[in-house]
Amino acid sequence: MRRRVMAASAAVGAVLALSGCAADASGQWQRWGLPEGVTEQAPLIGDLWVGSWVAALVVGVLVWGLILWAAIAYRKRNDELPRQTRFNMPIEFLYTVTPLIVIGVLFFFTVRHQDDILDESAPADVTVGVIGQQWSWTFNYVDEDVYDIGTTTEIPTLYLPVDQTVRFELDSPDVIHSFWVPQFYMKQDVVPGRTNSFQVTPNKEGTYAGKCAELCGVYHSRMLFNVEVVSAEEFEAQMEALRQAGQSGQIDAPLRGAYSETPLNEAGSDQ
Ligand SMILES: [Cu+2]
Repeated sequence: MRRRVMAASAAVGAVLALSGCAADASGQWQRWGLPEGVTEQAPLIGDLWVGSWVAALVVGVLVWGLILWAAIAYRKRNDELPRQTRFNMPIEFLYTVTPLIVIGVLFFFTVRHQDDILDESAPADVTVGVIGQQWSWTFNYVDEDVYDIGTTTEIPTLYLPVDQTVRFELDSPDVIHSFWVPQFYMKQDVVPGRTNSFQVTPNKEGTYAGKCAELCGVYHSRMLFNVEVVSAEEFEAQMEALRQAGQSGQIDAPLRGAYSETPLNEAGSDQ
């Protein structure tokens, strides 16, 4: 028995030490597993994430403690059936009211943060029309009147100017996708027949990965894109490059014919 307890605690210790080491290198340990946030809005979601973890841990420790205490204090000592308790009002009241309070607190903070995260009252500097199509992304730079279309074989890159508020307008011509840049701490569904939108202000230059977060068909896993957060000059240069490449105008979400380079067409099974 004692050997088993010692082995178990050694295993737990090893897991904690190893995960601590690996995560510490990137600072993820302090963010409770989140990658580094790169938008002005990211701390709002980060706080909610960390707060929820702390709350869950407090409840967890309390519950584990009570389980452990009950298991030890009321362990079987002889073959006599212990006194059976039913309808203990204080206990029933406690386990009805406590979860209500827990849910209420989580609900309050979620709604408050959600209102801030989805706030679109500030005018956006840049508007990007995002089309999620099976199985890639199209980016319409609305103000610049240029576009870029990705395919499953060529991952598109979304360019954004640093420290400027971007408004994303999400449309789909086929099925539900989900527009997700993990380091933005933000994800929103792309629904056919309905335009979803949100605003973020990227505040750190760099290259970030983006992906579809809603299982949308056979090549869902290839529905990737890159995000380049660059200086205003580099952003302008990229818009000019798209213009030079003949990619002026905007792609309309319902125009499925625009996406002729999907593997389905390559395989000839779309016809
Ligand atoms: Cu998708």
